[in-house]
Amino acid sequence: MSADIEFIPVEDATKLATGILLGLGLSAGHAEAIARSVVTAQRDECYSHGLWRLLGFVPTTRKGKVSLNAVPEVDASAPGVVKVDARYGYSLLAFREGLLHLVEKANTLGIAAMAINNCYHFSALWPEVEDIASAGLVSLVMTPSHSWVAPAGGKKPVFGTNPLAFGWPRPGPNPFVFDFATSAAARGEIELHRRAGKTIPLGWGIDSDGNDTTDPTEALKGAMLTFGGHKGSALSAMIELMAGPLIADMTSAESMAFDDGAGVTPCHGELIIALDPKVFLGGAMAENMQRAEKMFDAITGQGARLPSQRRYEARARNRELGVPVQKSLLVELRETLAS
Ligand code: NDP
Ligand code: PYC
Repeated sequence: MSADIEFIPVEDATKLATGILLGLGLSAGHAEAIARSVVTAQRDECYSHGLWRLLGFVPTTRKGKVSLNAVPEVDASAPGVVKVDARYGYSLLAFREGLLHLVEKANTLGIAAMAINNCYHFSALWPEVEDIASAGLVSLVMTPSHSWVAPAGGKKPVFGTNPLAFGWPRPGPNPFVFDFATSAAARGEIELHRRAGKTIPLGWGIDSDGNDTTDPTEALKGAMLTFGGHKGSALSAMIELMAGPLIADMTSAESMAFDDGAGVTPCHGELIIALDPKVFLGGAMAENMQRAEKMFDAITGQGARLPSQRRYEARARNRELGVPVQKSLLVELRETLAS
């Protein structure tokens, strides 16, 4: 383990995060929901959406665009659809407020969707699919961001980094989960490379003239690239449509225009789809879920790993050790808390 890392108890990390957020004027509900997300990400060693994100809250909250005390408005009147208007606050509290309605509808109908509208969104999606999996449901979650990513074959940004997450409940505490940006890497990962003075791999971005670059600053100014060429590009377009026009919210390009140069966290919608295997399978549930387990065994049985396995291993390790935080980041966070 690097000498640059300090381990702090989850309670201390949560207190630090909550203290910073309350100090910036966020309401208790938002501060708790955000602190849980960034501390969980840091604990699981998903650093691009961990405690580092708190530093970005300082300029974002001072721009006056985000509502710091927005009370999400839940409309659960349609049979299979929950609509949550985040009212220009952060997305995480809106997700928490709508979740029980989503689960209840999926339990009744077999499938239900939740649209979160008008939310500022900065977080990883896997904590949300894990929450849904812990209710025994399969889920798909997606959201746009800001138009930073060029479509395959083009050089000008159109798409957001548009993450897609999937969760499948399994026996035991760890569901099958994947969660990835449809860009070659999350923008947060490129920003972390820039902070660390590291180059980025070829294929992550191009400079403003459309040339390949390994310089994170140039890629952030130019355009990011999709993962898997045309395949990531098509998935990214799907996310723009499903979590944009389909739910009457902004595409990444519209969200960027709405930002109007402020440079704050993207504001847009999020779509969450939940399916209840019990309703699909009835009495054949155990047998079919067991068939899924056979597929997982066929993957791990040959030495390949499941997505989230690294994360679950980090979680298990850090249960003993605490939350790993880069010492320089800890100094910055403590200064932010004190300021
Ligand atoms: P990664 O490329 O780091 O990981 C993507 C997924 O692939 C993870 O589930 C990971 O599991 C899995 N994985 C990685 N390597 C392997 C492997 N060798 N075999 C099997 N599975 C593997 O993620 P990204 O950089 O694309 O995204 C990081 C985060 O950024 C996500 O949580 C995403 O939600 C977030 N994000 C949020 C945005 C927003 O607008 N809110 C925008 C873009 C991204 P493991 O973790 O175990 O390695
Ligand atoms: O890392 O790409 C990213 C990102 C965008 C919005 C939040 N995270």
